[in-house]
Amino acid sequence: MFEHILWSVDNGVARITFNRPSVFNAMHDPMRQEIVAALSLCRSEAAIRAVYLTGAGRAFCAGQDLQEVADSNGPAMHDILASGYNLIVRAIRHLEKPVVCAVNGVAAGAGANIALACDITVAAASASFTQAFSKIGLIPDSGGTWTLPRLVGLQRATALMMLSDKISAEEAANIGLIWKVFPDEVFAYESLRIAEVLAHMPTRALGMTKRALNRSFTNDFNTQLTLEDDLQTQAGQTYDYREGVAAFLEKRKPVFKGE
Ligand code: T3D
Repeated sequence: MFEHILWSVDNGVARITFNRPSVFNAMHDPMRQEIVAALSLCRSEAAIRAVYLTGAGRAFCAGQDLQEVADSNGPAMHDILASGYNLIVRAIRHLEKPVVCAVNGVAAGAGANIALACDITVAAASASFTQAFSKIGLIPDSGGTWTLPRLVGLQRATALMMLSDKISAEEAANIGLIWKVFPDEVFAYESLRIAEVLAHMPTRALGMTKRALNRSFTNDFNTQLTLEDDLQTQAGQTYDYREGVAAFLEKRKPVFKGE
């Protein structure tokens, strides 16, 4: 079905694995288009209730494939962003299902910022992050100039972007760039478990939580309270809300359907 990514759906989780390990999963146009198509399937398939994003081999993703841009017949810069990275990070942020990113190795440039656009980003202890863009004369893209200062504050974001230092997974967790670090030996199991747990939770409430969080950066407090009222009214009409309350009162485990 896809050539440059691996794709599978199991137990409510869609797994997308960047799969160009010989170039550290650097992205060229065909790969970007496959990721966009996979994320579109994640949106349209009701059986998919969480997404798990990771990389094959030693790296998570080295960002833009620099061979592609060195080629004089390669795509124009604007197209790489407008028809590639921007579509990917928009699809992640607008997907009303949780996206877990499992950073298994180095995440550089657009690869780092795609990881940071996800809802819950975890990393293996041996993984690392570098903005990388400044080292080749570019500015951070894939939403990085928006996401990074919100995650770690202006000073840290500026230093990370201007210096492009490679930071460890542990440091990334310490400064709030990512959620957690797992030892390499248990990383694959523990990171996938997060997605599996989320896939069995009330999907619509999680999706609306994401919508409220997306809006919180631009809304003022009163507008956000009105949005919460509106979304909570919708959440209160779901099957999963009725199930959650009934299960609590009956002292049993809830069985959520994502409806
Ligand atoms: O037009 C535009 O460019 C717009 C879009 C911009 C978006 C961006 O993402 S810009 C940023 C692009 N990415 C980079 O600049 C990162 C370049 N790579 C690195 O700095 C390093 O490779 C890493 C820090 C990621 C990893 O370092 P290290 O020492 O662990 O591995 P390595 O030996 O450098 O790389 C391993 C292989 O992957 C190597 O191939 P080889 O020599 O074994 O055949 C290397 O050439 C290849 N590789 C790594 N990154 C890229 C790549 N090949 C193509 N493109 C890459 N980005």
